[in-house]
Order: sequence, then C-alpha cells, then structure tokens
Amino acid sequence: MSQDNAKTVYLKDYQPPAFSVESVELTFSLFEEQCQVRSNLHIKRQHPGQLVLNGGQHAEVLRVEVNGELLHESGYRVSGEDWVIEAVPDEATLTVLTQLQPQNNTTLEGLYKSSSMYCTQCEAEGFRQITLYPDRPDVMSVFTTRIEADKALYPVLLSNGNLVEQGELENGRHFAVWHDPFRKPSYLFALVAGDLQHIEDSFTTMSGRAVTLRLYTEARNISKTEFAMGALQRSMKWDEEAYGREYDLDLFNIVAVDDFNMGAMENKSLNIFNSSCVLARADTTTDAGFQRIEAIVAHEYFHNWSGNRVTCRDWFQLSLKEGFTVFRDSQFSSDMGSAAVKRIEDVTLLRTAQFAEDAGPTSHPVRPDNYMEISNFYTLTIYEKGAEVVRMIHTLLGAELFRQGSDLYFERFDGQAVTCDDFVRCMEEVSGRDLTQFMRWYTQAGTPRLQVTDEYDAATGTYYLDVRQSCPATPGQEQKLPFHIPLAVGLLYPDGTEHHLQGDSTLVLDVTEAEQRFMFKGITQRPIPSLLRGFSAPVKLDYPYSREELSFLMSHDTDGFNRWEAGQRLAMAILQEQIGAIQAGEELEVDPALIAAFERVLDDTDLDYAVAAKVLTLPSEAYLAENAQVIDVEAIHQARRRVRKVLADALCARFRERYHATEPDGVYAFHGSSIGQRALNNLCLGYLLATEREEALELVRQQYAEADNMTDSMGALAAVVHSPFTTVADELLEQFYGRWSEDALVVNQWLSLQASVAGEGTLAKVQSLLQHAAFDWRNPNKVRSVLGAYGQSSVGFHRADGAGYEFLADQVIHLDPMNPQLASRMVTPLTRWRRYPAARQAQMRAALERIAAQPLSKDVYEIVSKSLA
Ligand code: 0A1
Ligand code: ZN
Repeated sequence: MSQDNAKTVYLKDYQPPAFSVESVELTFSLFEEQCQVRSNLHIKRQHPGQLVLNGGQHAEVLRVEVNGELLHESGYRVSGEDWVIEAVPDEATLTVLTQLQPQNNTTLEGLYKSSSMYCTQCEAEGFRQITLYPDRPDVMSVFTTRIEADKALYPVLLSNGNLVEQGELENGRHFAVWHDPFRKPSYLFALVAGDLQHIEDSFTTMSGRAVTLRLYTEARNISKTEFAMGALQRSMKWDEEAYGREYDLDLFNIVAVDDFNMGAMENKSLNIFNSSCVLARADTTTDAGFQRIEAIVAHEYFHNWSGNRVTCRDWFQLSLKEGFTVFRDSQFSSDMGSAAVKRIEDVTLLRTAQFAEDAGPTSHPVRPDNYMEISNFYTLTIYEKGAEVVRMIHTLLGAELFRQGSDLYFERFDGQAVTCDDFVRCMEEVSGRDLTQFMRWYTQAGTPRLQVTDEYDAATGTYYLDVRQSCPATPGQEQKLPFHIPLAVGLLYPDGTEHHLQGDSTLVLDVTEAEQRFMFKGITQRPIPSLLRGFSAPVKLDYPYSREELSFLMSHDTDGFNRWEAGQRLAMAILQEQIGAIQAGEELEVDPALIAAFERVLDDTDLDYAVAAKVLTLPSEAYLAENAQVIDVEAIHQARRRVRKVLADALCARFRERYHATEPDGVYAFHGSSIGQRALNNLCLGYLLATEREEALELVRQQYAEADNMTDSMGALAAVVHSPFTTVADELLEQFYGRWSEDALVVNQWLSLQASVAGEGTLAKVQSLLQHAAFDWRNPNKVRSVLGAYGQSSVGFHRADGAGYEFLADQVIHLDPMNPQLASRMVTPLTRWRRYPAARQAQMRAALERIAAQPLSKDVYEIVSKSLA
C-alpha cells in the first residue's frame, strides 16, 4: 500500500484563497484522439499569500502564460496536485493550455467519453483534470465556454448558462459559446457534446418568466424522458411554493449519460444524470424506480439554490448543501405521495445503512474535520444523517420559523460560499433559540442511544419519563458530550384515548443532559408512552415495551410512523428470540402475537395499501444485523425465513384474499392508490410463495405473464428468484433476459436480482455474470448491479469458506486502476469485519490486507487503511 499521495487535509488548516478569479474563458477543441483546452483566468489578489492552482494527472499542461508571457520553470513549483505560481502581479490574466484524452479516461472524473458523447463530472475535484485552476468551492467565477467539435458526430454542444453564439467552422466542424452570468465554483462547471435528441417543455416562474426546459438523451432512449420532465416541472413549482425559490435563467437542461459514478449532478443549468436516475417508462421501470427518479430530479433542481446560489466554503461543509437538499427533496416527495411511507423509507435507509456506517471504521461527523479523498465523503452520514439534522432544526423551530431562517440564509449568503455555522446561525437569529449545543450534531460522530424508563404516581397523577443519553466512541472521538435531542412524545391511555400535552397530542421534549427527568401532571391513569414520534431524532431508543403494549400501539397510536414502528419493534423482538433459539439449536414457537398483529392489519381494509405493505414487511436481514452484538449471518437468515414462513402458512387465506381483492383494474398508472395496490399485491404474492405451495407458483406465473408494467413483472420474478423454486426461476430469468437484452437499464435490474440471492450458489452465479455479454467493467451501473448487490447478499456473500471475501477483494484490485471512486465503494462490506464472529473476521481482514498490499488509489487506500487501523 503506498502512502505517497495519501495526504490528510484538515478543516483547521482552512485559509481563504489569496486570489479570486473574476472571470474565466474556456475553449474546448474536441478531436477523436485528443482534446485541447485553453483557459484564460482573470485573477485578482484578495489576501496575502501565493497563487495556488490545482492540476490533475489527466490534464497534461502544455503551456502557462502570465499576462501573455510564457511562465518558465523557475516561475512555479509543483507539489502533488498543487501548482504554486511565484511572483504574480495583484491583477493578471493567466493563460493555460492543456491536452486531454477523454476517450481513455475511465475514472469518469473531469472530461470523459460515455457511449458516443463527451461529458464532464467536476464535483468534487474533477475540474483540475481539465485545466489548471484554483479548484476549490470558495473560488466563484463567471464562466464563458466555447466548444468546437465535428458537427456530424457532435451536433449538440452544451455548457452552463445561456447560448450566446454558434456557427460553422472549417472541415465539417462547428462551435457554440455559452455564458453563465452567475458566479460559480469550478465543481459546477459542465460540458456535453454528442449526437443527442431532446424533448422540450416550459415552465412559467412565479414572476411570470418563461423558462425553456430540455431533456437530452441518445435517440434510443427518447421514449423514456417524459416522466422526468414532469418531475422537473413539479419540482420548480414546489420550490416556489414551499421555499419561495424561483429559477434564475431562461434555460434548464438535463442530459442523461450511461456511464456515471453517482446518481446525478447539479451543474448550473446543465444537470447531468446517470441514465438510471432519469429515464423511465412503465414497462421498464418499477414504481420504486419512478419515485427515485422524481426525488433525484427534484434534488438536483433544488441544488440551484441550496448548493449553487449559496455554496460551500470548503468540502468539510459538504452537508451544508447535501443535508439541506436531501431534507428538501424528502419534503417534496412527502408532498407528492404518501408522507407516512416516505418517512418509513427514509428511516429504514438511515437505520440500516447509515447507522452501520456510523458504527464502523469510516464513521465521521456530519461535518468531518479531516479527509484524505473527498470523494469518499459522499456518504449516508453527509446526506441522510445531514438531512436528519436539518429536520431536527425544523422540528425545534416549527415550520414557520424554519422558513424564515431559510429565507434569511438565501438572502444573506446569495452568491457566497459559506459554512454549516452560517446556516445554523440564521436559524438561531430568526427563532431566538440557542443552538450552540445542537451544533454537536455536526461535530460528533456516532449514533446516540436513548434509554428511557418511566414511573407513574397514581396518588398525585404524575407521570415521569427518565431519559439517559449516551453515544459510543468512534474513530478519533473517545468521549462524547450530550447532544441536544428533540424527543417527540405522546401519551396514550389504555382505552386508546390520548392525553393532550400542552394542548397538543405530541410534545417535543428538549433532551440536553446526560440524564434528565420529565414530569407530566394531571395524568389520570398509567399511560403507554409513544416515544420518538415521526422518528424525531436519528437515535436508537430503548424502552421496555411489553409485547402487549406494542400490539396496542400498532392499533392505537395516532402517530402513523409510530404505529409502523411498534410493529417493527414487535417483529424485532420475535425475530431476535428466534435467532437466539437457532444459535442454541432449539426449536421455539413463533409468538402468536405477531400472527395476530399481522392478521389485524390484513383485515383492516381502511388502512392505506402502501402503509399496509410496509407494516407487513419484516425488518430486513440488514437491520437485524445492524442491531446484533455479533452478526450471525446464517442464524439471521434462517430466523427471518422461518418467521416469514410461519406467517405465510398461518395467514395464507388472508394473503390470498388481499391479493385478489387488490388486483388493480385498467392499465398501469403511476399514482398513489395504484402504487399502493401494487405494493400490497406483490407483498401478498411474496408471502404466498413463501408457503412453498404449487398453487402460489401458478399465481406468480400468471402475474408475470399478464403484467403490463415492470413493478408487477419484477414483483413476480423477484418472488420466484428468492424462493426454492429454482427451475421456474431460471426459466423466467431466461425469458426476461430474452425480452429485455437490448435495454441496459432493465438488464441491470436482472443482474442485481441474481447477485442478491441469499444462497451458496450465488458466488458461482456472480462469477458467470461477470463473463456475461451484458456485463461491462467500464459502466458503473453494471458493476454496482453485480458486485454491489453481491456485497449486500448476506449468506450469499458471507460464505463460511470466505470465498465471497476473496472474490470481492480480487474484483476491487481489478477495478481500482480503472475507476478508483467506484472501487472504493465496493470495498464497504469488507470494512465491517469487526461486527462478525472471529472466523469470518479473520477471513475479511485477510481479504482487506491483500487489497492493502497492492499499489492503490487514494480512494481505496483511505477506506482500506482506516478499516484495518
Ligand atoms: N452533488 C451530487 C452528487 C455527486 C457527488 C459527487 C460526484 O462525484 C464525486 C458526483 C455527483 C448530488 O448530490 O446529487
Ligand atoms: Zn446533492
């Protein structure tokens, strides 16, 4: 493992840039063998210090001039990616000429080729792979971009801002000039050149300005663009209504590209999307896929204010834009669909994946104070926990004051690069609240634990809640100080009525001490507490609920989220005792309380279908693993399978009834009630198949044959692929591939379904998928569909012989030289080795050590070295 390039950057070392870039003119000359970039920077001194530019290995510097004079070797010093230019006048024009080979750039950072088009990805530090530049978010400049390319091959030439000029050149070439009037950091720069089709629509803003909206893609995908266009219009409207944010240019472009490391990118007025996160059609995309696309389109659009107009001072502040924008997109999704279901999904992701990250070797605060490779910090902690932190501020202040705080933030910092403190200070100012202690959410890592007990004094009608908080040590942070935790509570009486606390059914308690007692007066009977309503803080909460109390809350809690949560707690307790029994080699009856609870839900035809489907879904193996002291993959898998089968057998008739009763009529439509119907249908189908009866298999075949949409096709296919009916599974998988082999996005769903099967045979299957014609190492979606899915496949990956770990290590080593960002993501499952029993720990460590023995990218080096430390 080499440490040469793995330097740690610290927040405490932040210095403002010595020079600003007042404006920049870029000229890209695109040719098949190479591309040249000429850049003119108009710089101006702001602070004492030297001019530091950044240059990456993909940009070969051909020439640098200062005010038209060639810069000689004595005039600069290069250290790593930093070019320190000596003796520059306080105002100057720098000219930089670089040469690139985008066709060979497999890292997908900077300028690269995807299919037949050129595109860019500059966040976080990709712009330095294009030209020498002060590539840091606090240098904001006005960009003018000229693109020259062959007209037949690249008829469409796009960049940020407005098209100001275009025309013909010699030799069948043409050019376009784009000007973006808004100052922006280099990470928001974008360029696209290709043979693209587009759809066009418009949006009239609240002040009456007409904005042209275009969505570009290669011709073969044009039939999948309409949904995203609608989602964009809904987002623009919502941001005006909910946040008073109006779009600021006359044109907004989205481009879909096949090879992309992340989901999408918010480049100013030229959002670039991974095609999997923007292209959709009923026959190729599941309901979950549609919802994801709507959320990502909104997320990127919302960045125009939370990210672009107001950006981050440095990359430690990444959650300033990401946490806030995820919070905004989740509010949008709640408003577009079911708020209860959206909250359940967000919390599920947070508690399985983010909590696991926060308990592992790469745990970091929402505002980290150091990093080696910033690309590794686009994490669930920055995004999802960051959103929860903003959500807590919203809970503490209330909707109205929060909106005032956000208005103040956008007004005060428009056009600036700022910090998380600046954001929180606006919230303090409008509310008069002191959020000093609250800031610990930004600086302390780890998931706090709340231990709640209670006491009821019948004589005085007083009820007490005793809350103790703690937070486990995380790397570099042994001791934690108490957090400021908004704890939303309600009190229910045994007859199902609710005690009103200060006139409201829910009261938000400010938990600020390590141990704290809360007192409630006028309580006429011992109540059942409904704690952490709506999941008001990203914590783990313990309270000694009895199974009767949980069943009671499942039916009577007035908080929709906590009704679901009570069911999850009940199921968890029952699954955990089954795990214990399996480990002890004993047979234990599945507590009939769970069957009874499920039966009540199945009988409740008034309950929203989508919510019912969530309530009837057992906690995942990943969630069970996250909550285990030591992860016994086998026992977890068996226990969950067993409980599922017991529920399926006991309630078979009910599942059948609901399956038929909720058969959607008419053709596919993407709207609330039919999404819920399909979710509940597919859930019932899954349970029916879990009975392992032939008649259920017939239902699967029938649904698969008759489906007019991907949700139902995939529902049937997934049910059978995860069942013991392997012959039928293989038959349908083959049929599916035969039908969809030309559609890469559908094939990806087919790949990941097979790679995620929980079985010994999955490794061999995954090995053969890597050889399949449909696989391509250079396409991150393919790699994620196979390796990413495999790493999550519980018993498929965590084989007793350790072959899964060996295999993953080999693939990471193979991938790293091609695409470090992606390789580094693929390592994640191995980094969690401390959570497993000793034998598996040793095997996982050995796999990590083998990776560590290779020459590695900074990306993989950081993750591997931190997880071995
Ligand atoms: N800012 C984008 C996500 C993104 C982040 C990093 C990237 O490259 C390292 C690419 C995209 C978003 O939040 O959508
Ligand atoms: Zn984002």
